[in-house]
Amino acid sequence: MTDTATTTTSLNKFEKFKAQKDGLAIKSEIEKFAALGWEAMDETDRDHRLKWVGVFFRPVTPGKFMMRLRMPNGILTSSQMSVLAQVVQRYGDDGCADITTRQNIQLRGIRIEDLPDIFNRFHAVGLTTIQSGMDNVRNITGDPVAGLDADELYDTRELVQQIQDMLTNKGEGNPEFSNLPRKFNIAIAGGRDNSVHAEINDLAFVPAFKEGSEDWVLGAGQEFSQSPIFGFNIVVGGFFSAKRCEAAIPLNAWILPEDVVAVCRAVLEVFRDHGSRANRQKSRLMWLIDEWGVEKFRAEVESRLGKSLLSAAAKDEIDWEKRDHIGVYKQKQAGLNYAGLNIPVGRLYAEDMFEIARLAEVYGSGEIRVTVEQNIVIPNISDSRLATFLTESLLERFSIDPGLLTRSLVSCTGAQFCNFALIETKNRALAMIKALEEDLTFTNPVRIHWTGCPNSCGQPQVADIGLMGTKTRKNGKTLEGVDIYMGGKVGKDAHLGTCVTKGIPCEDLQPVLQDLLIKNFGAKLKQEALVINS
Ligand code: SRM
Ligand code: SF4
Repeated sequence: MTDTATTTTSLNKFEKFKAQKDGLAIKSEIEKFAALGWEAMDETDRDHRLKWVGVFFRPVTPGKFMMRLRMPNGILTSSQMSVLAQVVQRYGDDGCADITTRQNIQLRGIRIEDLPDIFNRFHAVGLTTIQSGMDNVRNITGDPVAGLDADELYDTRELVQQIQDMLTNKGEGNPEFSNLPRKFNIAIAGGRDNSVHAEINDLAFVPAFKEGSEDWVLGAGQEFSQSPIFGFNIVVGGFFSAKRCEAAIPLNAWILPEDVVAVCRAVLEVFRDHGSRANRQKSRLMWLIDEWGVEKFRAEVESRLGKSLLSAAAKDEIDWEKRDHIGVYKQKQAGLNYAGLNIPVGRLYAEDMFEIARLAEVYGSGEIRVTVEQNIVIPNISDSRLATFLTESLLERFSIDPGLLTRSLVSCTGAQFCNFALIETKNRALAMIKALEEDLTFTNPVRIHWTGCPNSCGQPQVADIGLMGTKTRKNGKTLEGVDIYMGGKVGKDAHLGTCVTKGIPCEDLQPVLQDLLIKNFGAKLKQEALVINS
């Protein structure tokens, strides 16, 4: 099976339980588990295998599960949003949803006895949770304004859906790709601003034009073209983990859009068959690329693909700063607008979700999108409806013009629901931003990302200021603290930030952040601003 891990004895414990019973086998056992109840379930089924159908046991809130959807390109309909709202509504105070850093939605408070009904409801509106956790490909991200943005280079929606259909057998589950050595992230950028963070994905496609040449064939029957041809440069191996974080590196390959699905398949086959299954801390794709070198990896992908890859285009088209899509923007379709609403730390309750669905239906086309910044976009609002849309009371909470820190705040789940967390994140992040915005004035947004532990789900390495949860000591006591990351750059010339300060107790963080904001991001104390202006 693998170069690096072929013997059963060297397999890690996850590989052993996967070999005993495939994760997807769980799909046919949901009724049984619902009848049995979570306490009587086999622990491996409950804690691990259920993740193959997107159901996560939460040791922090036993019996109240989390469900992770798949949301290709972050797009859902108002009917789908209403179904998600109905599901969380039945759990009262336990029920809520989170928009995730992979342009996706997770539901909370789920009881196992309700799973058969929930899956039926999902099926009826075309929602799936399949293969969204454990050793599977995560939600595939695409440009959040695909098909709306006049400046886009490629509408990523169809390709993202095709990749998901290939990987999951149209949502039914696909055993070919349900036993990878580890998780795997795929993204396609369609615009000029790298809205998907291509650099932090195991496999990403970045827009690039290549000069036509008679040396390469476009396909049977297609005319050779002199003008530059649109395609994607491929980058591979980007990932974050507690042990190591790396930006993706070029594969030195350029492909046409119609080859994207086949390349995903080829790369995943190589990873599936050769990635390490011995040490789980060294199983992500980059470790295999390190071991082989990128040339050998590329050759292996070509062999699976059954054809050679062209070398990368000399430059890619990512030449804009990253947009956050908050606000109202003209679409490429005359007379239509999209509105980006800020959802503080991505947290939604049932009534919010019903309201978002209603707004999308009344003012737009019923479509809703979510972003990797944990916000939403409502597209297709006509010029004539826009003024009334802007008077909707939901926009007071989910603003189109929030404060310059609130606007870019991102936070992972943290201790409220995640047992890996070293600190509470979402509520603390909100309180901190409120206090800082009360004391300071800003001229530009500052992107602050919180993550509760070194797994880095909240991507502190891409932030202007990244805060990673840790435990720290003060006056002989162990306290919740953060390591501070800085220098993360997104969009054009994206690169990862690094840790600049370790172990700041959360209780001492506000003045530290205030100082960083003043010294590095041009923030001013409100008192000072008043003196200067008077
Ligand atoms: Fe993550 C594990 C939440 C994006 C790196 N992540 C987890 C678990 C499943 C751990 C657990 O079982 O409790 C968390 C579930 C907590 C909960 O109840 O919500 C969790 N990860 C999240 C989410 C919800 C954070 C958020 O608030 O948005 C994101 C869900 C995305 C999705 O829709 O699928 C999420 N996780 C990420 C990202 C960001 C990204 O993909 O851009 C990363 C870093 C990028 C990467 O993976 O390369 C990330 N999560 C991890 C890791 C470290 C992976 C590794 O190779 O070591 C773990 C731990 C693991 O897999 O062993 C992890
Ligand atoms: Fe949980 Fe850590 Fe991921 Fe936050 S970063 S969701 S605390 S695993």
